Amino acid sequence: MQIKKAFLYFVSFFLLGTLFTSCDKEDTLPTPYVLQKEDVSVNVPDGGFTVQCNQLLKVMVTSVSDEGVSYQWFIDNELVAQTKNLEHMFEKGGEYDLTLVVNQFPIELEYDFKVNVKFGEIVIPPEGATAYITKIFDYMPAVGQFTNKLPLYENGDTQAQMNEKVLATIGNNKKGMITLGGFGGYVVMGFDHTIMNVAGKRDFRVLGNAFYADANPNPNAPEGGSCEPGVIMVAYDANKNGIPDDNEWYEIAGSAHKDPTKELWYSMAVANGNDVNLYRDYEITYYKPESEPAKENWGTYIRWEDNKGNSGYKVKNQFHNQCYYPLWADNDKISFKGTCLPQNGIDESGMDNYFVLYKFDYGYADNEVNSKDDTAIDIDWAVNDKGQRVHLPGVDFIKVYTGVNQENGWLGECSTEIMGVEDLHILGVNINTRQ
Ligand SMILES: [Ca+2]
Ligand SMILES: [Ca+2]
Ligand SMILES: [Ca+2]
Repeated sequence: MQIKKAFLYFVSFFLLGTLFTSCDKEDTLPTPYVLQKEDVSVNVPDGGFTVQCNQLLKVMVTSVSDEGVSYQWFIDNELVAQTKNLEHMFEKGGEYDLTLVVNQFPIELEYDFKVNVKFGEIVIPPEGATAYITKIFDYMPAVGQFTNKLPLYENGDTQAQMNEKVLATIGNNKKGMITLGGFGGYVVMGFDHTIMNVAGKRDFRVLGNAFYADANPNPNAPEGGSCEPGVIMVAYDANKNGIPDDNEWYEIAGSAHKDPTKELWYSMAVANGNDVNLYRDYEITYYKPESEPAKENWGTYIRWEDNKGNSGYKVKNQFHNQCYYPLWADNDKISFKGTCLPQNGIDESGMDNYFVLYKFDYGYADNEVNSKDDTAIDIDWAVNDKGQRVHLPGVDFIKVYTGVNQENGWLGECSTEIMGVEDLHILGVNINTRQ
């Protein structure tokens, strides 16, 4: 159908056109002039479109004719404007597909571009900046055997009071310990300056309590013990309002984000029946228990469901008697979202008495012994939702959430613990990045 109509247009245009062959093209446009692909042009700068986050990208279009012509702009296949020229502000860094569709019924012309959205500023910390956490914006652990204990919840404590307790525990180089509980539990931390992203260097370290097993019954195993990886997110305060806005967050892509099958223990975990998938859109909901159960019901203590069709119970154990559900949370159920990492825990005794939680290669919190280089993070590992590196100039806020959903027998759930954050540049610690 469309081809036939286009042909009729062409024939009528040709007949009209022949009447004006002796005149200039500008003067002789018949109505309607049928656009050819080369009749529309866009001012693409050398090197393509580059724009800073939160600043306007302006794209000018010139066309031989606008007669009966409509314009549509798409970014990553989503319609964003129906104007001839485009003005658009990008809120997130990364590379985007920009498409202009020019319609002159029944003709449709398409022009494709790339836009690179960057952060332009350079960050220099002020004199006297402290290397450690100075603010806690939010803290909500998931269900866990240390939840309500690290830090201690006392009857009536509010969210603000719990945040204060976390700051008093892990802020300002106190090096106490807080738990994030099972999958998804998180803490959001801030600083008195922007942590610089120095090119080619790691920039900060998240302190946890990971350690290696000293008597793994499996003699040929890679490093592991109590490695309970937390996924790290970072935010640059691009709009300078002093708070982490939802669109300012990027995730640090650690080793399993790149390729979980390269973890040294991967085949062991497969053989053990672990779920070794990495889910980028994982979501879990925990249901508050109505009361603390009698011992015979510890195995069905706190019900959970995820968005992959799995469900189960977080169990209570003999070592921790308090409620495992965060008691200052408003609702009787609580949901967490994020990237779920492969299950890294294996019972190496085969008798439920020696669980080893294996170490991911790099890029997570509470996954490596604090003194080692691979607790340190390069801000350049931050990626957007499409997995593209975004090269932030620095980081004002760091969020960590527990990255594995796994129960490990008497050891309990895999739960990330945090003891602090260190700005390596302020401390004068020099660690090269790694690929
Ligand atoms: Ca860096
Ligand atoms: Ca902000
Ligand atoms: Ca831990």
